[in-house]
This record gives sequence, C-alpha cells and structure tokens, in this order.
Amino acid sequence: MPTPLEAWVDEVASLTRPEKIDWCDGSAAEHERLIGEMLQDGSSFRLNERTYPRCYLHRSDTRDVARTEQVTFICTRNRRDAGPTNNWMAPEEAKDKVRPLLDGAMKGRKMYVVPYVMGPAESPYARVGVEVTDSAYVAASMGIMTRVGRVALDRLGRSDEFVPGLHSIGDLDPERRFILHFPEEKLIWSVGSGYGGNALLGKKCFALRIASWMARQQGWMAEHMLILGLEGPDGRVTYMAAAFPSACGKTNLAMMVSALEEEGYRVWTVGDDIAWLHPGPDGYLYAVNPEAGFFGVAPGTNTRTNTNVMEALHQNTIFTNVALTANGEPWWEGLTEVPPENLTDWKGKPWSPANGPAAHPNSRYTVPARQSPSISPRWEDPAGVPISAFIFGGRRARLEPLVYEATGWQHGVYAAATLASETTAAATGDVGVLRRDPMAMLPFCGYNMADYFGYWLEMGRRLTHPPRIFHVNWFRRDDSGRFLWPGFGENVRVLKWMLDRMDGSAEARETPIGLVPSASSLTLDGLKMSRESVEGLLRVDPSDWAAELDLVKAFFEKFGAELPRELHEETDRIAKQLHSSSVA
Ligand code: OXD
Ligand code: MN
Repeated sequence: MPTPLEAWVDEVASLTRPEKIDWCDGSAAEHERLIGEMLQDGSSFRLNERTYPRCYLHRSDTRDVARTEQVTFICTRNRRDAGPTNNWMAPEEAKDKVRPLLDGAMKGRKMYVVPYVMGPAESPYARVGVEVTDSAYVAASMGIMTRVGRVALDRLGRSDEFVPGLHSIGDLDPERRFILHFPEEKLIWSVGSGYGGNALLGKKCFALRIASWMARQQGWMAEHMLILGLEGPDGRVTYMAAAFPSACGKTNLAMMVSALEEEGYRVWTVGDDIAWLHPGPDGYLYAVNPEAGFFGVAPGTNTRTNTNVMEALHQNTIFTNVALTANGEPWWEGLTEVPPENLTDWKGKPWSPANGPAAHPNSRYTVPARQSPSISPRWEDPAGVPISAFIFGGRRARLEPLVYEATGWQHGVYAAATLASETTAAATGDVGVLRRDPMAMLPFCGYNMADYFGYWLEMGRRLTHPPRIFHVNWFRRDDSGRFLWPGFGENVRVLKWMLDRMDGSAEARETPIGLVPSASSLTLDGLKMSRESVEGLLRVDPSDWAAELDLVKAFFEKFGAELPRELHEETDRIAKQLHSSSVA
C-alpha cells in the first residue's frame, strides 16, 4: 500500500508528467546539486568565492518579481468563508480552470519532491508540508527557508497529516499565473511564478493562509509577525511579536542592534516574518517561528540599518534580482552611498542610472536564520517563547504617536484591525496613499476577516495572560516633512518603555486613542531631541483622529453586519472621548 504522500505524488506526476522525480533529503550535497542545476540553466551565477563563499545570484524572469495578489485565490465552497477582502473561486471551478495549465507542465523537466517541516523539528507545534516543484531554485530556497527531508518524512510516517503544495513555473506568463488555496482540503496549487511569496509554498501559502484557517479550527493563531526577545539589564528576556505591513522595517526591527546596549538592553531574533502562537497550559501564548531562514528585501539594507543581517549574508545565501559588481559581489541601492563603477543591473545589462535602479526594488536575499549573530538561543525551543506583548505599526506621516498602549485586549484588537500604512515611492510610485492592512494580514488571511477579528476577540477571552498590545509609528514627520524619530537601533527605547509599562514603572497619559507615554517616561538621553520634537511625536490631535475615524468606519462597512459588534463599540467609544476632549 502506498502511503498517502506516495499516492499524492503519483497523482501529481500523472498530471504534470515530469521526466524524472527527485525526492529531496535536505542534505548539503543535495543543495550543491540543486545549485549546480541552477547554474547550468543560466538563471544563476556564482558570486565572489573569497568574499561571498557559497553565495549565488539568481535572475528571475523580469515579469516575475513580486507577489501577485490579483491572481491569488481562496477557494472555499462558500464564497462567504473567503470574505470580502480575498479573491474567491469555487474549488471545482478553480481546479477546472487551472488543471489544463498543469497538464503536462513538467514534460521534459525534473519534479522535485520537497518534504518539509514548518517549526522546530521537535516541537509539538510544528507541522509538515510537501511541495512538489519543477524549479531547482525553489527547491534550493525551500532548503534554506524550511527544514527539509528525513526530518519531515520521519515526523509524517504513514499519516496523511501534511499540507500538499503543487508548484510549477509553467511558462511564467503572468496571464497564466494562479496561486490557489483550498483551505478545506489544506491544499495549495501554484502555477506560473517562481517568486518566493508565490512559489516557496511553506511561507505565505501554508504558514499564513492555510495555517490561519487550521489555527482557527484548532485553537491557535498564525500571524504575520516577527518575534524578538528584549534582554534587560537583569538578564531577563521578554518576548514580543510585532506585525507591520511591508516596507515598514520588520526584519530590521527583529535584528536590531540596540542603541541602549551599554545600559544592558539587547535584542535577540526568534523570527522576522511569521509567528505560530499556541496557548500554553499556563494561560500565556507561546510563539514559534515556523521558518528556518530569512527572505528579506535587499535595497536599503546596510551596516547601519541592519548590521546583523549584513554579517549573515556573506555565506550560503541566494540573492535574487540584485545588481552585480565587477568583482562578482552583490550590490543594491542603499548598500553603499555611491554605486560602484561597472555594475551589471538585475536584468544582466551594464547599468546606467538612466535605466532605473540597478537592483530591483524587491530584490531579495535568502539566508539561513542561524547565521545571524542576533539569533536567539531559544529560536528553536520546541516549547516556543512566551509572548508578553504584541506590537502593531504602520507608516503614518501625521496621525499616530510614536507609541501607545491599548487599554485592554478589545481595544488592542481594534487598533490592530484598523492598522494602516502609507505607501512609499519604492512600492508603488504613489507616495502617501493610505492602505488599511488589519494585523498586516490583509493579503494573508485564509478566511473571512470578519471571522478573523471575532477569533482574535475570542482568543483574548481564552487566555488568562494575554499579551499587552501596543501600537508604534516610527515614521511621523514634522511640518517641514522631516522624520521626528531616528528609528533603527533607537527603536529599542520604545521597546524599553513597553518593558517598563509591563513592570509598572513607566507613566502613561490616558488619551481617547490609548495610553501615550509621558515625555519623561521615555529614555531619550543621548538623543539630543528638542522638546518640540518629543511633543510632536507624542501628540494626539483630536481633529486628525476624528477624520481617521471616518475612514475607519468606511473601511468597516466592507464587512457589513458580520463585523464583530466589539469593534463598533470601540469606534463609538473613541469618537465620544475625542468629542469630549475637544470640547474640554
Ligand atoms: C514578505 C511579504 O515577503 O510580506 O515577507 O511580502
Ligand atoms: Mn512578510
């Protein structure tokens, strides 16, 4: 009798008809072999072996450089279960539409079977997935981002408890690209893209979209969150998880070099993108990082913004769509102030500034997490780490203060559900367009977000020690458009305030939107900030907030009667308090 896994692989092979099937074991020798295949097909190049040993540059198809949300679908029997923020197709309709694209798609190609574990191998919270792919780049990247091979097969045995993911690059034509999720079957089909977020199926597809669905059924949470440990002067480490929409510096925060190191504060990295959170027997929420690597945005990364990742990137790293220097090193905008002479751009052409950026704005590095000097000694703790605080943040030029604390769980869920960020030039060309991105999960929630908000509220009732909830904004500007806060390593000062709130030593002022630090409760020594700047950072402007509430109400209308009443209660409460504070 074939195992359920063997039966599925047979089924997939008879549909896609590969020339050869290769079961991946996750070994170093296999990684070398996969890299060899990438080098052979001309899509990848070896970098300078002296300064970047075992590092490679991969160039993707120029039409395949980012996630494609418009062709990403949640395929549930009832449209309602996908909700108003997801693209939806009925499962059979989706399969009928996409099956012809997979039919014979691997003819003349090799099919790699990649069994993998998401989460620390020994953890009860870890789960198995199996990706079948016809891309050596995808198989090699999965080997960095997840735990591949025997470890997964041993865990699985003859069980059918794995998330199958069928991936084919197809012909890479964006017109024939589909990323389909079938949460009721826990199945993923992805065709027409080799880009990480579309093609490394363990990441967004499994660990967020399918896992968020599983988590709600099984009593846990799958969130788009970094996990960090903040060590204080007494050596105790407090763990926090934080959600930010893209382009808000999540990886940099997770790997921050603390500006308060001399005072004894240090940041340890557990994860930079995804958290799986389970209630423990003690009523705390425990987080594991399901991933084993970082798939980070290269542009803007340098020794000032993220020195830890810079150190990690010098070996065993796959770079995608970065520029290449004349001596075979990777380069991207922001790495050095002045671009080196004779660069080759991300498309493989001699670079000239007139042709736009040398590296694609969404060029990436894929690097093993253990290589970061900041990696937490507990990053693979099978029990996870207890989370004391959730942090939500966006990029807002005016409205949001540097930090505030929610008055309780319900208010915190409201703050998270109304999370929003202004777009940057790099992302869209439209600067300052406001996008709501609840819990930074808008593109990643595998079910109806109204139900998701309800589930968050429910979680707060279930936990006897729920995390405290904070909101931050590193991006507030003054009237002349200058950033008020220095950011990066100085952000530790805000984390310290949170720590001080938790042990009861930091003062906060009650405002209609939450608990805002008193200026004296923040540790700002050495920053040389003017009193006006500090006031500007902490100001809560009632008329700006009244305008924000109108936008929030319009956003909530999307969910109609299904929006949990608690979120309306919060909107009304804040409106009332704003009104009385502005007349007072
Ligand atoms: C990512 C993303 O790549 O959120 O992590 O898009
Ligand atoms: Mn992400």
